[in-house]
Amino acid sequence: MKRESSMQEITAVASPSLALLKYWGKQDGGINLPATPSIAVTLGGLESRARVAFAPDGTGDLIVLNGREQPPHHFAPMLNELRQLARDDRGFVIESSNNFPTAAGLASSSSGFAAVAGAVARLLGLPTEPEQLSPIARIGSGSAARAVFGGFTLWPAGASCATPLHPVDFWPELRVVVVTVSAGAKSISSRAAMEATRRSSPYYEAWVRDAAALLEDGIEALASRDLEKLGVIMRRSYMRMFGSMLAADDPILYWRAGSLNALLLCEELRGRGIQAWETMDAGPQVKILTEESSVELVLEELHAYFPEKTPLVAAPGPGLRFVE
Ligand code: 2P0
Repeated sequence: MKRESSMQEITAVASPSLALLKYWGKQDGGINLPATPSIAVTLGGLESRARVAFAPDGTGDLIVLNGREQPPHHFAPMLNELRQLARDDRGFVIESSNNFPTAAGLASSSSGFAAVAGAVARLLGLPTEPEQLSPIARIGSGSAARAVFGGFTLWPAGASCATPLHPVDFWPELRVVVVTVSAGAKSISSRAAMEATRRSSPYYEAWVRDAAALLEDGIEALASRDLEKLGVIMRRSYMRMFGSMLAADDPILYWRAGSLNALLLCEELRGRGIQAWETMDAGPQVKILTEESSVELVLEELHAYFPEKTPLVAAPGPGLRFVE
């Protein structure tokens, strides 16, 4: 549905935030305040692009994602926060698109909300530094608090915003091989799944306690760019997150047969001395952390299991940026 909008237009681009240690569960007392601390890397080459303008007078927000109009309620809390900060009650026309699968467990909401937050803030004349945008983007989607930054980020438990840990060029050899096991949208949104885990999983409290205990070692392993050490901690984080989900009532199962095949392949590669450390999020996709020198080999081995797939290879990427 096309609507005329005012002339001024802003375009912003952001890349998804892949959690190495996971945010899963919300605290009370605010919107999307994390129950667990997370650390993450922003993935270069995968992009959400948001183009925004003011809506015609007297009309509300129109949000179009990948060509499809979205119900405005999901965006309303973040857009209302921006309107309030700017003391401007105009609506927005927002068109956003991703160059990678949407709502499939590739953190498209992190980059999507980061890009929209940035573009709307600039349109309203608000500050657009990542530090200032992080708590606003968080209101749209928790992980967007991290995606406004490039490189490596930390989002402490209960914090209203993420903070940068290391810049984009901190670990130039690091690569993330993304295996899109299934590109369809996920069966249950991460928001609903998080809430169901909190409400019904007998393992939820253990997950939250344990996630806090993993943090220091995770930060240390990342600081020393020790992929093996980081991989072991990453694996604890994602496996324990899924453990808490599997115990929910009804159980939450994002994995598919292909996910398990990719996990087993990583295990086999490590047995042969190749650093290939996987992680997964709210979807069936598998993201494999490795080093540049091993990428070719990892891709070759993956080809045997997934001959019809072409995995994406990402390096640490930049944070929110504007297209002039
Ligand atoms: C993360 N995920 O740390 C975790 C790990 C998925 C698994 O953040 O409800 O879209 O919008 O705050 O950020 C995905 O959930 O959830 C997510 P909301 P979000 O990246």
